[in-house]
Amino acid sequence: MLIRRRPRWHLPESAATPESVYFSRRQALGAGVGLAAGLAGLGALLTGTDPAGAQAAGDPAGDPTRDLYPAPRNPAFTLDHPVTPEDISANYNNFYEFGSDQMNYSVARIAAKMPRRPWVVKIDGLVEQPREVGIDDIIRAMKLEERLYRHRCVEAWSMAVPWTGFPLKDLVAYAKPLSGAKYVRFETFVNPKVAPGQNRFVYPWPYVDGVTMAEATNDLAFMVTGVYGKPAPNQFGAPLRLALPWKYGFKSVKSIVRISFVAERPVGLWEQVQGREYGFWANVNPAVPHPRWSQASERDIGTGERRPTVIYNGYAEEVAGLYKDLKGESLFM
Ligand SMILES: Nc1nc2c(c(=O)[nH]1)N[C@H]1C(S)=C(S)[C@@H](COP(=O)(O)O)O[C@H]1N2
Ligand SMILES: [Mo]
Repeated sequence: MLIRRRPRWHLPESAATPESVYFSRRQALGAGVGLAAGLAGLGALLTGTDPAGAQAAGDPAGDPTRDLYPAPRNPAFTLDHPVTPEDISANYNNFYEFGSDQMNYSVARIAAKMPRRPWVVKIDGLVEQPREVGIDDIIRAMKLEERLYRHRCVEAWSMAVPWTGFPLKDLVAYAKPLSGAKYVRFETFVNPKVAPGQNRFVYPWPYVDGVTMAEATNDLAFMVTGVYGKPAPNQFGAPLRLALPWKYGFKSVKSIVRISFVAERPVGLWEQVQGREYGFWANVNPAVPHPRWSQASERDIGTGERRPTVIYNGYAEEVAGLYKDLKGESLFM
């Protein structure tokens, strides 16, 4: 979230895959040649012929849930601009546990070494029965679907991604919260041996953030397990992350190990670091500038185009009602 030396969309021309390639792959999958396409991908992985090497290393070829992909696309979620090519979105990630140098594929490369299993998620706080559940048990208890979502980082870049996962409200139901639960708090793993960024004590690890129960049970709030029709590569926040497309990206906690139902509003990592710039609500609004830059427009990391930012990142119809009775709150930072 600091100042970038070089904009992330400054990728060589050769690194950009035209959207048509992605879409024709989807059509091929739809036509029933998914197995062939999948095997071709695996071959590229094994022989190291994937042009984006860092992406191949992070590719979860051995993920125990890969039989669940690709999941059916939910047609309710559409885009008005193209999906960001995977080799761009997968190689420029905000994931401070793996460093703050998003360029040179370094976050993806370092994250690729993170062990994906065993992965246990603690569900605790104000729930009927606190418990620890293996990630595969959670994923297999849910119905996976694909959704095309816009993603808007507070740093004024954006992308559009085909996430696979399940609605957060299904996980809330699974967790059986008590009536005193007012917020859901999400926590990322801590393991400085795997995540060198966690040796930087300027950040109060673990990465934490949260939402209200009303936000958590809104249909848009999504738990991500996969992306681009397969289990998510580590740098996207495997094996479980949030996607809250109407909020700035820092609310979408990655690589979650703990989900707590609490009475008090959680204080996120960025709010702890710089509360005057990053607050609890963090809803996207072009009219409310970040203290150090405008939020009026955004740079699409796929096409390089600049386009106007839209209130609630284009999801006002779904979520504006959540905020109509809130007075005196900084809803947009
Ligand atoms: N644990 C953790 N989660 C995180 C972050 C992080 O540094 N650590 N960065 C956030 C920010 S600022 C953004 S924009 C998104 C980036 O997601 P992406 O890498 O899939 O684009 O992840 C969010 N979740
Ligand atoms: Mo971000």
